[in-house]
Amino acid sequence: MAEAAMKAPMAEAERELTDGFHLIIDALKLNGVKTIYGVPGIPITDFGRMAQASGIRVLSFRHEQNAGYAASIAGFLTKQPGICLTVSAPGFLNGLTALAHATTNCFPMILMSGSSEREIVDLQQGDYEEMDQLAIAKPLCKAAFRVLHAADIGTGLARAIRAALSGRPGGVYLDLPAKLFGQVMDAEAGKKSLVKVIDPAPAQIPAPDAVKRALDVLKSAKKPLIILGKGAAYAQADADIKALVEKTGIPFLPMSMGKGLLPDTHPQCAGAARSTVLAQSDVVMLIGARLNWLLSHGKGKSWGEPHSKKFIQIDIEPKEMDSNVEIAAPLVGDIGSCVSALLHGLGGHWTAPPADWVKAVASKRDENVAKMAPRLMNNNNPMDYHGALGVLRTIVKERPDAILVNEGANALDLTRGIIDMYQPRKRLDVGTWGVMGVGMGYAIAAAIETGKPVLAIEGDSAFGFSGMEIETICRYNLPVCVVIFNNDGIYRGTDVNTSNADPATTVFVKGARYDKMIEAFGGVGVNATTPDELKRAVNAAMDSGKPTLVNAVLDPAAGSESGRIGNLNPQSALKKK
Ligand code: OXT
Ligand code: ADP
Ligand code: MG
Repeated sequence: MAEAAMKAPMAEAERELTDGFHLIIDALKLNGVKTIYGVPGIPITDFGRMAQASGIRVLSFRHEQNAGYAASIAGFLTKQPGICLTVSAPGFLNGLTALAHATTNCFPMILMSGSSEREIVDLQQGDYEEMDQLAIAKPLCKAAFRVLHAADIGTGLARAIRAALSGRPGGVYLDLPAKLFGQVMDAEAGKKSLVKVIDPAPAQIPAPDAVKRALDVLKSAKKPLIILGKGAAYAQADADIKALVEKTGIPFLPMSMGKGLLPDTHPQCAGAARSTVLAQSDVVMLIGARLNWLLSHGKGKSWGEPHSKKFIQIDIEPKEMDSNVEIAAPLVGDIGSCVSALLHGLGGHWTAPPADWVKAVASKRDENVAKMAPRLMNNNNPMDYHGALGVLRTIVKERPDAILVNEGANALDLTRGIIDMYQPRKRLDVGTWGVMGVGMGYAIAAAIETGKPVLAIEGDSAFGFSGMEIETICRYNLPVCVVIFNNDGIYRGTDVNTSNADPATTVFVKGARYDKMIEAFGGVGVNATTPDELKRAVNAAMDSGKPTLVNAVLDPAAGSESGRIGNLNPQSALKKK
């Protein structure tokens, strides 16, 4: 008896054991995770170290929100969930905006946060960073899971990956209580408990009837239009999308992050004739684009109402159909399968759209492009947006595989219109929420995930939301060139407060030198006051790959309130009296 009791602990010690730390790492690696974006601290510091030692790339940020945006865009770029790792309560909350952003934009992402002791949290006894994180995350993401036992880590991660990737992609929260990391179990049993996720985003083949209906509606069109959204870019069905557009001969309008699926310079591109095609088309085929605010909800003056039009919508989410207006031909499935079914259904003899429509679109586009051209060549000092963007446009043309990150108001809207894109998934911007703060996180993830040079065009306000991450860019020596369009403020730097000595709400320190910030971390800082100086600095940065920040000094009066969306500012009925 005594002998047996002596033997038991020995057997325990001889058994090979594993723990939560290792099981999470093994589960991530088994599922191909190569990169984690996060901020260390209790209870995940050691986990980060161990993940790094195991060969996963663990990038430490200065703020979780930026790590979260990095993970979200990594999801968009790779079709794999981007992983963000944070500490409990405040770190978790800092990551939550990005998780909600990922969900809103249909990007696959997993926010993994350490959390405090369940027993204390649930009794609200005041634990270190106490918060019921699972409950808070739930309404802001596609799915939320908590793992309490080491043996469930494999299943927990598998569920998170499937939830992020299947159907309409989105953000998933995975709660990892501190105790889980240290839990020990038999190594063999632990290994067996891991799950390799097979085919998490299976092809969703559209119904043959739905394909026929869509083709019939398209055939009936006299003035057809194809709109390519960021869902089409995400789908990575580039060759078939190009073939569909070119075989049908239908003009296409890219949404902001759909730009480059076919080059903006393509003869069928209607980007520079936007108002015309929205108002005058009679049949519109949406491919991975929602009829939300960015498309004026598919109705009203910009859609040429009172004339009605017919919509064909390709989307993986059946509930998206009829969200704003009637969809005459819903085509539910994944974009790759739907587009390939349409191509198949076109057969060999598709009749091109009426020539007068195609010509009308092309001539409106050429007219707008010609109107813009001289403005892009101006050498004004101080610079305006057009002068600065004229040179950046050429730089992107010469490097079509570089990634363009873009945020701001005027800095966003004018860049979108002026800089042509040539390849898919090269333009990354504020997305569905028009959110400021994505800039540096996106730039970092774009450089890490693609290995390509990154040009980030930032309004001075927009940059401020993630500006501290230029230290991260320098620390990892990433090929990122940040250009700040510095017009001394939000929209403009000329507002005046007449009531007291405080500056107006939209203005910043005049003549700020953002270029000095990057010098503090060993990067290259340049102050550019003319398009020529800007061109030289950005070319040098893109060629050298050195972390660079160019303070592009713009006329503080350049820019308009809210850029192209000033109409969304509420107006008082009283004011109009
Ligand atoms: O056909 P028409 O005639 O209509 O012409 C169109 C095209 O055909 C034509 N076009 C071209 N012409 C010639 N050549 C070419 N190549 C060409 N291409 C196009 O040009 C026109 C316009 O085309 P576009 O742009 O396609 O069409 P339009 O009508 O603009 O499209 C409508 C939209 C809605 C689709 C489009 O405007 C769009 O995508 N907009 C997105 C807007 C957006 O999301 N904005 C960001 C939010 S604004 C605001 O909220 C800001 N905040 C508040 C805040 C936010 N957002 N987030 C957080 C976390 N906190 C606070 C703040 C703080 S912006 C902001 C900071 C701003 O200051 P900054 O210093 O950063 O920036 P600056 O303004 O630079 O100072
Ligand atoms: P944009 O802002 O460019 O107009 P949205 O974000 O509004 O684009 O729309 C993207 C749409 O694409 C979403 O409705 C989403 O469900 C859909 N989507 C995303 N991935 C796929 C896919 N692989 N197949 C089909 N639809 C997809
Ligand atoms: Mg500004």
